[in-house]
Amino acid sequence: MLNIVLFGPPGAGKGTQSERLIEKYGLVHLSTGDIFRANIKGETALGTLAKSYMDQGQLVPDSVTIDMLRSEVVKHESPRGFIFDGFPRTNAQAEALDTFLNELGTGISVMLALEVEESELKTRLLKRAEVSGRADDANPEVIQNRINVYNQETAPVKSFYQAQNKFISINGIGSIDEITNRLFQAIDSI
Ligand code: B4P
Repeated sequence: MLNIVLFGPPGAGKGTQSERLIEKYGLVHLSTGDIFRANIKGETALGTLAKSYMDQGQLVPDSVTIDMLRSEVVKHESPRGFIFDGFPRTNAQAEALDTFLNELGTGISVMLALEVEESELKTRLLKRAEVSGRADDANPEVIQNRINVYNQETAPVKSFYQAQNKFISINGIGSIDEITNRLFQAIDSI
């Protein structure tokens, strides 16, 4: 199986590039952000809980996120592989994912980390706010908080995959097509 962690700060292009990767490699796309937003729209208990964190730019608690992700993975019988988009975001999530995939007889093939500087992230998210209707995109203070949380809690997850020799850094600045090609090259090299 080809199991990819697509990693990067908020607004780095994870969701955008995931669409291209699933098409080319026939993978199942699991975006924890999308799953939370679907629950918010459906007014489920999970959605209500997730919204209280997401609107502040905070991470949804690990226990909730890990259980949710696990239940999504097992829904798919004999997939070619998964793109984990926005997961793991903490070391605890990364450890849980390894344990869980090991139980299924598989593991992470590679982490592809989109690198984009902070000023560009803010520009992209504020631009998306004009069309997304996402409360977490519209408020500069919430965006700053998301970036701070990324730097403090999520960026350290890189080391987890570096230690396993599964880390590839990708320049996330450029046109969407250019970045897609960088990702294709990286995947085809593993
Ligand atoms: P996510 O939904 O993952 O949102 P995101 O980090 O903003 O990235 P997204 O994938 O949507 O944006 P993209 O970079 O593609 O998370 C939202 C929230 O959910 C989190 O803050 C957290 O509260 C919660 N959450 C999710 N997962 C969690 C977890 N595992 N644990 C705990 N909490 C969790 O694109 C951004 C914009 O840039 C788009 O408008 C796009 O068009 C544009 N863009 C993309 N590529 C570009 C390029 N090359 N040039 C110019 N613009 C570009």
